[in-house]
Amino acid sequence: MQRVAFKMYLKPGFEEEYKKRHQTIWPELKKLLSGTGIRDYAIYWDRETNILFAVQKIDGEKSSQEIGVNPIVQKWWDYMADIMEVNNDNSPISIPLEEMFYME
Ligand code: RM4
Repeated sequence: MQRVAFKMYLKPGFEEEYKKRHQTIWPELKKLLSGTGIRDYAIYWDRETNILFAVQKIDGEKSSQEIGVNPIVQKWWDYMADIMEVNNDNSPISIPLEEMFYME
């Protein structure tokens, strides 16, 4: 198991919409993430900077940000692109974060 963290960027003023969309996350995406070995996945919003901090554990080789070849993930990224800072392919700009401390 590996712990992974990264940050993404929310467009200003879309925090409620972001939260709402995630509260109704597509079952097929949830199933895909779990099936890929991604769990304990949480995303936090920093009100001051609009940065989204994501943490997750991965039992496989790939994080949620590395499975964009899957059409379900690409469709989700296309869906989310209007409220996030994204790359040319609509994948969210994701910056890996270095773990500085962890306590079981
Ligand atoms: C985020 C972003 C991530 C995805 C989660 C479910 O807004 O799109 O890539 O794994 O949603």
